[in-house]
Amino acid sequence: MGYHNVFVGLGSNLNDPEGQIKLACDALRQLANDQTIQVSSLYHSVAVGPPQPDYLNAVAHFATSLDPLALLDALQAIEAAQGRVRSLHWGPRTLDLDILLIDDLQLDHSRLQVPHPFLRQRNFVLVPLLELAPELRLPGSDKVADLVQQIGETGLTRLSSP
Ligand code: A4P
Ligand code: MG
Repeated sequence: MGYHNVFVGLGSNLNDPEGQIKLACDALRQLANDQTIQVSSLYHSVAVGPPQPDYLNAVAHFATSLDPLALLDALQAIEAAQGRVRSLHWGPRTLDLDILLIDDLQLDHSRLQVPHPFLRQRNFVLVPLLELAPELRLPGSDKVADLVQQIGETGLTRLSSP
């Protein structure tokens, strides 16, 4: 059976963010082939959007046999299990799991856009992505390293590995 090579962004700014991200990594391992994932360092990052606590962010990389919409369902189930309540758009959350990249796919489905629509604007996603995959290119487009050069690392602090 075929599998997909995926990058998932993790973010939390409520209820013990470090604990939330560790728990989410355990859950992501259950979705991965051989229960193996690579996780970037944790990053402390100033919140983008309405005033709210700073975030912890990280990126995970793994291979999965789930198709893209099944992966989205699985990620939303993990968010729900960790007490995510959707209220304010771009507001505080116990756990946000965003699909950043799936192979070289470009999807524009009503439930799922890939690459993630804000990927290029967010250093808290691009910098951990670069850490995991220094040579990575977005589908048919820029190198992540070049995007990081352009956007800079303002508001972002690298912490230890989760
Ligand atoms: N959806 C479409 N494409 C995707 C994708 N690639 N991955 C749909 C995941 N979901 C995708 O998401 C809304 C809908 O997007 C989903 O139902 C899915 O079908 P949501 O998480 O329920 O809604 P939201 O939180 O209002 O929007 P979103 O886009 O997740 O928020 P963001 O853009 O992730 O912003 N600041 C810092 N420093 N760090 C952060 O992590 N995060 C946010 C949340 C704001 N500020 C932040 C951070
Ligand atoms: Mg989200």
